[in-house]
Amino acid sequence: MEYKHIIFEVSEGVGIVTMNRPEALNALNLEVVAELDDLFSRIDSDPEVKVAVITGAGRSFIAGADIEEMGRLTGDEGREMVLKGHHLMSTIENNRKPVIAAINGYSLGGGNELAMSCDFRIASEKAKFGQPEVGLGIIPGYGGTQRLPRLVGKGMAKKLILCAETIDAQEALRIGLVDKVVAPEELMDTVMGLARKICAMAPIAIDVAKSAINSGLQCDLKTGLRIETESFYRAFASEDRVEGMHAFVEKRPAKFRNK
Ligand code: CO8
Repeated sequence: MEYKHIIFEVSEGVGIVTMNRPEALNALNLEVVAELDDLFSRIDSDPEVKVAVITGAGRSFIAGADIEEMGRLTGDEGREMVLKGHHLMSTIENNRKPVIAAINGYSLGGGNELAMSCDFRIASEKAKFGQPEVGLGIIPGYGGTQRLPRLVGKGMAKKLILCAETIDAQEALRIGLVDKVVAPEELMDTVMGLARKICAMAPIAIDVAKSAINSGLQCDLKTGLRIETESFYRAFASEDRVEGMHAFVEKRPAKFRNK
């Protein structure tokens, strides 16, 4: 698939996805949702990519779903759009590669929902966050009613969604919506530093650990511990486990398989 609204480059194992509709503050229209879904499916199986980063060109990360486009849809088409959005968010959330959101500016509506599907959220001091949907007569439809309360708690999620409140990066950090806030000029260096740290680890262990955490959060502790046992076994049975432990004993850096 050719990408019209996103740029993709790979640098030393890190796949960098740049939202590139700055004229619309990187709003998510149906075309870009399809492009992102295609790209994140590719990233999932691309041996060259160990970690993915998503950021926005210009002054916005993603200012939500494209309101102009949504305004032209019928109710049924709106439902279809929600399902497509859910598919994309799940392709990101369940991706075998960790995904870091480098939030450079507006993270609103569907944009904030996309950020919440990522494994890490690092924000610039200039970033702004919110779920403004109720002011448009809709509700968050790309997972926000579900992922936001799981991330920041029921009360705070209701405050953000029902009051359509926009908050700054420091407040987002305080409530646990983002993991770190840095100066705008330090954003990409910080994100790349985190990405490289993960790149140095055993890919199978990263994949299995991420999936165990995500799956375990959907169920009770007993079931979660069963998931951990099976996940642990997958990592323990791998060549990377043998290499990682031999490298430690031999006091040398481990050479993990690139997949
Ligand atoms: N959709 C389409 N265009 C947008 C969007 C958007 N979400 N956001 C900004 N733009 C466009 C503006 O229309 C403007 O275009 P133009 O230059 O042609 O007039 C350009 O981007 C620049 O924007 P502004 O001039 O408004 O810039 P400001 O700095 O004055 O304001 C804001 C920046 C505050 C971010 C403002 O643009 C804004 O409020 N944008 C809308 C934010 C919003 O409400 N987002 C939520 C959308 S709803 C949603 O995401 C639902 C997700 C689930 C979908 C379910 C599917 C059915």
